Amino acid sequence: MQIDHVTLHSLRIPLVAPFTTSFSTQHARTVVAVEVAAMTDHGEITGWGECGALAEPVYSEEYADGAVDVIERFALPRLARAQRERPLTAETVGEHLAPIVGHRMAKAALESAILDAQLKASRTSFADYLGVTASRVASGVSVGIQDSVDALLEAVAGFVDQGYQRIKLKIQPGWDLEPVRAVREAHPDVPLQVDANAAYTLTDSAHLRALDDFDLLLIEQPLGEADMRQHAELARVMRTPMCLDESVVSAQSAADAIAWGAAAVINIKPSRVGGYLEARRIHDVARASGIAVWCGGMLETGLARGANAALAGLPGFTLPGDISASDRFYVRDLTTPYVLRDGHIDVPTFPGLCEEPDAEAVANFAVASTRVDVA
Ligand code: NPG
Repeated sequence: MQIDHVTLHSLRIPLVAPFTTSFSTQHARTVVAVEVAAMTDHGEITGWGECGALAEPVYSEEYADGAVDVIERFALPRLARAQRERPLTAETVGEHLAPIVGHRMAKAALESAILDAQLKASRTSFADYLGVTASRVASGVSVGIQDSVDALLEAVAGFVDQGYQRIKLKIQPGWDLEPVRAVREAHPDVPLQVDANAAYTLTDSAHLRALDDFDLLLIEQPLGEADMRQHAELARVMRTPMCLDESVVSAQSAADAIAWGAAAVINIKPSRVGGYLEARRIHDVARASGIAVWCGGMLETGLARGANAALAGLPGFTLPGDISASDRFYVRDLTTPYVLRDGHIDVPTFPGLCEEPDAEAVANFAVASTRVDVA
């Protein structure tokens, strides 16, 4: 394909309730939606991709306005040069952008939009592209830090009633053993896991070990992004399986984490690792090593939620993902909302990665928009 132009839509979409993690409280999701207008063998096609970066660089070093900048000033000029040589394919985007260090969420958004256009042009669903035959995936939900244990118990009971297949509790120093114990006592059989978003250090080992009493599926990213060796040390003294999120940014770092014993489980977030193609490679590396994976989330809108569900249909995704229904986060999504049915989310069958977003919703939530000519 030949990209003609790209529009970067900066959106701010209110959340149904504030979402608190160890690093921030979000009241709205800032999303950069990438709209690629391209000429393909099948005519003019528009593809869409979503950037996982938050408004501030608090989950990783990326942030939404930075992603717009890097896409506009550095990524698109490279793709423009590349497509003067030969037609662009989604599979070569990663190579063209490799000289740009980091900025994986920005790259992922662009690759997703191009892959969406490519698959729409060939009338292929993302599931078919991946070779996924599952028609639905188990849905888990992530529960933020609450003001009180009572409020947490109420929130968890609501999600359990809705049918979510697994509950993930956000933890941080001062909000860990007591809330986790309370949820475990109230729901002795619910599949339960915790996520610290890098809020602890290795000196907290003895404290974290007390979580072993609660029959957790896993503990996710207790230590810093760069603390691969420390995670391996912590894993040796805990019975709860160690899961990495922030630390795994590529298939290479996944292989390192596995080799060093730093990860018994890996959270694969397509945006964090530079896109769905690298996400699939991480799945393949983990599966070959007998390491379970599950699909993480960045509060995706309908531009990426269905693609996450398709990815999670690959056979190595043996644990429920953070792929909840759209109404977990949004009153109004950008596309047809994803719904929970019997604790599952359907794997989409439409061509491409996502439905075309509702133009009115995009206009409603837009705070800025940048058009970049690429031809
Ligand atoms: O369901 O999309 C979702 C949210 C899952 O908890 C979730 N994401 O660190 O995994 C995480 C976490 C997160 C929350 C990341 C807020 C970034 C911001």
